[in-house]
Amino acid sequence: MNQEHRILFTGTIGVGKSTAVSSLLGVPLVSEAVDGDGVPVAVDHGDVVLDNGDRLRLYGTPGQRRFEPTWRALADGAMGLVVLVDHARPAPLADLAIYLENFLDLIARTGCVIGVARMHAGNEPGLDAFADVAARHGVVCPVVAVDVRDRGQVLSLVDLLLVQLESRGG
Ligand SMILES: Nc1nc2c(ncn2[C@@H]2O[C@H](COP(=O)(O)OP(=O)(O)OP(=O)(O)O)[C@@H](O)[C@H]2O)c(=O)[nH]1
Ligand SMILES: [Mg+2]
Repeated sequence: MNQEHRILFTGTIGVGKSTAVSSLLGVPLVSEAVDGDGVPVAVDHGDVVLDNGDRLRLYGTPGQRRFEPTWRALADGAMGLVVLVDHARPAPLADLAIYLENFLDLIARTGCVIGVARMHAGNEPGLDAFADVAARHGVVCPVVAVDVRDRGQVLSLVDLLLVQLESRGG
């Protein structure tokens, strides 16, 4: 039977959450109102059916910290998390730590994949350093470089997540 996976994209402002979701959709985004402590905010949302017939329901968190209540509302319904890290920011390892800490419950309950955007060969910190930060938070998950504008790369990222969800029997 075909499955439905509700997947949440998170990460710092401008990292490429909206771009990643729209790359998967292949069309511009539809915004949907989600209640964050009584305040409706627009979140990225779209559905895509994979070649195998499974449906992905994609959501992106609003970037700004003042929307943290919205993050929790989105996390409650999610079945897996994609953390996007912007390698071009001043402290990408610290950024990753913040997002892992905010979503530890979701990660423990489902699964996680870390995509490092705007990273080029030889850039420091390397992918190992991001994996170390995750391990220090008790999170063992794939860490890959990704260009969110490339549908194939975003699909690969999501595949790494789906493999984990399947191995958990979800
Ligand atoms: N050059 C380059 N541009 C990138 C890369 N990743 C993302 N971008 C660009 O960065 C921008 C990201 O914008 P959004 O997708 O709106 O980012 P967002 O995370 O949704 O931002 P907020 O919703 O404001 O938090 C887009 O214009 C992307 O094309 C990358 O690896 N290289
Ligand atoms: Mg966005």
